[in-house]
Amino acid sequence: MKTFYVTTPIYYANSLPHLGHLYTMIVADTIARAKRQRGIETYFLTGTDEHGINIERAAQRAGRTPKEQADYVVSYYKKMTAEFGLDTEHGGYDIFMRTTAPFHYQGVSEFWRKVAKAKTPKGNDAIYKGHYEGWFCAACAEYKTEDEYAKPKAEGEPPTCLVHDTPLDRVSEESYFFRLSDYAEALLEVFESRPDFVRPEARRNEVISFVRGGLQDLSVSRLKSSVSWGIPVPDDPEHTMYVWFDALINYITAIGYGNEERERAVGFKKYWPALHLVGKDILRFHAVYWPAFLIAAGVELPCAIVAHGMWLDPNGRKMSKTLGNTIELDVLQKHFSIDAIRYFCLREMVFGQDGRFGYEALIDRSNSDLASGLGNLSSRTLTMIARYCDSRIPSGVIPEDKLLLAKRTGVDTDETTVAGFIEHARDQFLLHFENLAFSRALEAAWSVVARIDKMITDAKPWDLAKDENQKQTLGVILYRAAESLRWLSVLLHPVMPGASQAMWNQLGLQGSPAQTNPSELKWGELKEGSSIGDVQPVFPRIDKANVMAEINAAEEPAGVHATEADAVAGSASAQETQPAPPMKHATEADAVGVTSFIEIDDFAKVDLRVGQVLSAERVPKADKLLLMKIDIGEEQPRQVLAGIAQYYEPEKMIGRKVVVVANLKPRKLRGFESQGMVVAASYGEEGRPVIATFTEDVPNGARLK
Ligand code: ME8
Repeated sequence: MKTFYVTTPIYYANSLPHLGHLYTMIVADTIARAKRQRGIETYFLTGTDEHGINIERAAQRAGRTPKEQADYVVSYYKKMTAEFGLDTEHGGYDIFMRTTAPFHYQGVSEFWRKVAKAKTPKGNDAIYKGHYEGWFCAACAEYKTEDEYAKPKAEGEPPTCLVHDTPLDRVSEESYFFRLSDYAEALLEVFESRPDFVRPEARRNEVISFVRGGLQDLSVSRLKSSVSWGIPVPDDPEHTMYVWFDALINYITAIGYGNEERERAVGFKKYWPALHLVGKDILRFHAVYWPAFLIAAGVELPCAIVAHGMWLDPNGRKMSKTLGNTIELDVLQKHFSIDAIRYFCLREMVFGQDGRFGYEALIDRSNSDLASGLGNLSSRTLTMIARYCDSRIPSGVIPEDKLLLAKRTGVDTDETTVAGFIEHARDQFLLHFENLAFSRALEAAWSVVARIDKMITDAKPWDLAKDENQKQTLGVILYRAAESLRWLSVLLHPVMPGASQAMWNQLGLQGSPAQTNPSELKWGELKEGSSIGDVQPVFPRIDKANVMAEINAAEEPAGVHATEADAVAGSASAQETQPAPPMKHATEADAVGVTSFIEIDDFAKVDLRVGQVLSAERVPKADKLLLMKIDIGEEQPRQVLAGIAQYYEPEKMIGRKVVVVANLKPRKLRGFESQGMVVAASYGEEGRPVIATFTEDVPNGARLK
C-alpha cells in the first residue's frame, strides 16, 4: 500500500501557540486529509521542540522546571489542536511529538553515533571537537555571523539579534563541530538533480545561493555547564547536543528510527521519507543542515522541503506581541467556524508568499465566498428540491419528447457540457492541489460555484415550476446543481472537512466525502429518487458590524488604573497603599481648562523605561493584581505589581513591551515587593486600563524622554 508522511515544524515550548503555528498545522492537516481521501496510508506529525537555553530561561523566569515549562506549553497546544479539530480524535495528527520523549533520546543518540563515525565526502571526520568563539541568539537557537546581527548600541554591550532585537550571548567554549563545509557539493548535487526537493522555486534559489556562498562548520554541542537542558552527547556527557541537531532528528525518531518499539508501532521503513512543511524562517535548517546530517548518517533524504510565507497584519507588518497586532486564537475560535478559518488561510495566502491576516478580511471572505457563494448555492438548490421535487433527487435526463421544449427555454440539453466543465475544474483543482497551490485550487472549485449559480439564475427554476410541461427541465437543472454540490463536497473535504460532510449529508448521501477519491468521481452517480436530508445553512452569514465591535471591545482592555495603589483599591488591604495625594489648589491654568504646567526638570525626575514582560501571574486573593517580572534592561528583571488582572490575562502579557516607572520607591503589596509601576491609560467610568506600548521595535531599558 502507498504511504505518505507529512510533518510540521515542532514548535518551541517556550511560548504559547499563535496563528502562525496554527497555520502550518492547517496546511499539513489539509494535505494529510487529501492523501487519506485517496486511500493512501498517511502519517501526520506535529509537536514541540523542548530543549535548549531558551526553554531553560523561559522556565526560570516562570519559576518552573524546564519540563514543567514544556508541559505547560504543550497543554495549550493540545487545547488548540482539539478546539481547531486538528488532533487525532478529529482525524488530524497521528503524533504530537515531544523531544523529551525517552524514545527520542535513544534515537538521537544512535544518530549522533552514526554521524560521529562517518567520513565526509572529502574523507574527513564528520564530527570533530574544537573551540567555538562567537555570538548566539537564544531565541533563534542559532549562531550568528557578523552580517546576521546588529552592532552593539554602546561600547561594551553585546550585539543584538536582527530578528528578535535581543542581546546575543557570547559563547567561547569547547564544542563539537559538524563538518558542514565538506557537504556543499553533495548538497548542490541534490538541489540540481531534484528540482522539487526545496519548494517553491524562489526559496530553492535562495538555498542554492546560500550554499554556493560557502558553508561553515556548525557547532553542534554546548558545554553542559552552559546549557544543561538537552540531550547529552553520547560518551561525552559534559556536552549537551545543539538543540537543532536534536530537534530535526525528531522527524525520524517519531516513526521508529533507533527504537524498535516505535518501529513496530509506526514504522520508519514504512513511512520515511517525509514531506516537511516549514515557514520560510527556518528553511536553512531544513534544507541545508538536515540533509547534510542525513547524508552523514547514511539516511535517505526527505521527499521535499516546502516553505510557506509568513502571516503579516492587514498593513503588511510582521505580527508581534509588541506591536499588539497578533491574531488571537481564542478570538478566532469564538467568532469563526473552523472551516471558515481553514478556507481563509488556504485561499488568502498564495502558497510560498507572505499573506495578510485581518479579522475584517476573514469576515468579508466568509460572507462572499462561503455564505453568499457555496453556502447559498447549496441551500437554494436543496430548498428547491424540497419544494418542487418532494425532497427527492430528480432525474438528470430530459426525455426525448421534452427536448425541444427545454431548448426553447434556453436550457442546454446536452448534459456533457456541464459535466465536461466540472471534470475540467476537478482536474485543475487536483493539479493545483498537488502543487500545493491551494489558492488556485480553490479558485478552480469556485469556478464551479459561479457556473452553477449562473445556470440556475438563467434557467429560472421558479418560473419553470409554474409550467407542468417543464417539470423535467426543472428537474434536470436541479439535478445538475445537486450533482455539482456532490463533487464540490468531495473536492473540498480536505480543506473544510466539517462543511463538506454537512453538504454531503444534506444531499442525503451515505458514507462520507472523506472516503471518496476525487479522481474517481463520475458524473451522474447521484441517485435519482433518493431523499435529501434536512436543509440547513452550511455557512451562516457573519454580521460584520457586530462581530467587529465585539472583537474591538474585547481587545480594548478594561479596568482600574494600572498602578500599584489602584491594584488593591477597594480590597481588604487597601490600607497598605499610600493615601492619595491631597488635591492641589486650582491654579489659573486650571481655570482656563489647562492642566497646571511643570518644568522639564520635574518631568525628568520620572525615570520611564521600556520593559518587556517576562512572566505574569495572578496574586492569590487579590482579583485585580498581576505579579509580573519585567526586563527593563537591567541585570535582573524587576518585580512589578499592577491592578490589571481583571482585564489582562497573565498569558497575554508575556512578551509585551510596556512602559515602567523605574524610580518609584519600592513598596509592598499583598506581601510582594513592587519595584516600579506599569504605565497605562485609564478611561470610562470604571477607569479601564489600556497599557501603554510601542508600535515600533525598541530595546528593553530604553529611556522615555
Ligand atoms: O522554529 N506566519 O519553532 P517556532 C506563518 N522549534 N507561520 C508562522 C508564523 C507566521 N507569522 N510564525 C510562526 C521553531 N509560524 C523550531 C522548529 S523543527 C525541527 C524546529 C510557524 O515555535 C512556521 O511554521 O519558532 C514557522 O516555521 C514555525 O511556526 C516556527 O515555530
